[in-house]
Amino acid sequence: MIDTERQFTLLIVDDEKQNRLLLTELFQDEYKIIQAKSGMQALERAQTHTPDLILLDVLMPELDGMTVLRELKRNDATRQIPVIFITALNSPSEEEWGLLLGAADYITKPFHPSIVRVRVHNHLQIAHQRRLLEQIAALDGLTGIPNRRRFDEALAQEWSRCQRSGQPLSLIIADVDHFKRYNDTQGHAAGDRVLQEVAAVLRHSARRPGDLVARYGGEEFVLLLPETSPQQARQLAEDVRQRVVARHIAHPTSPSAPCITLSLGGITTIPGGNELTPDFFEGADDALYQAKAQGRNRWCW
Ligand code: GH3
Ligand code: MG
Ligand code: MG
Ligand code: MG
Repeated sequence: MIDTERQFTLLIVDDEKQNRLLLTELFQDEYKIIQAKSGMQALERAQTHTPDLILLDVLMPELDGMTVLRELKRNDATRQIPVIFITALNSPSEEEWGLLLGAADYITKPFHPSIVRVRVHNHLQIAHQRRLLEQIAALDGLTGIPNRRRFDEALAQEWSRCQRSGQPLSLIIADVDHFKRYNDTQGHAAGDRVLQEVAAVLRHSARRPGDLVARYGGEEFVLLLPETSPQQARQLAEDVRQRVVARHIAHPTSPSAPCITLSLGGITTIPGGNELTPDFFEGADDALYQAKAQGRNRWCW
């Protein structure tokens, strides 16, 4: 799930063909190169290709490099891309201004190719490390699936998306039945393995693009299902329930079944014009409570 090794892409922006060629030659053996010959083209290519780093000329007709950088920083999709200015403007005040705008680095022409290469390499590494940390911070350490923080973000995003599209959004909360007793009798390490297995079952069940399975906390998991009707979501809840039972993980002290089971609570709504409020999550939580009260190893809606 975490990307480690891949080829980086550089966007080289300069209005002069000769400069673009020079930089392309310098980097083409190591990186994938995209070029732009104007500020407008740079913004468009940054948006469509999301390069890993941008080498940006400052003096260009129409849209200059400083304006391009400001625009890149305004846009969520491009804000994080490191930008290195390569420019003939070599006064300290111009360099200061470029760095204040958020450039990762500032290199003046004429440049030493080897220095440019090392600086680009270093900034690519820093950006890569930051992306890895962001990915790790969104995952649950025990099960490797997204954590509650990632779920909260996704819920807000999917709510807005379904608001725009007029599509239904479904949420299922799944909770392991009598898990405290399992831990108490089988040990905490065995409990951890159960959580890992349940996470694997959930991940294999909800696999449509856009589906998100996360560990909400403790022995509670959530399935966020955009553009999913109540019928489809109920079917998924039933699949999950059956798959966990089919694992036959013995739970000798459970009052409700001889093996590990899940109770699930679901809710479906069409966000429409409504703000996202705690009601949505609480609706699924209430349904989960009913599933527990009705005897566990079942889903309620
Ligand atoms: P119910 O059927 O009503 O859900 O009962 P329950 O025992 O599952 O619910 P309860 O909330 O009383 O207990 C949850 C247990 O989950 C308690 C806690 O020790 C255990 N637990 C939470 N997180 C972890 C974890 O990371 N590893 C392990 N092994 N156990 C955990
Ligand atoms: Mg120029
Ligand atoms: Mg619980
Ligand atoms: Mg439980």
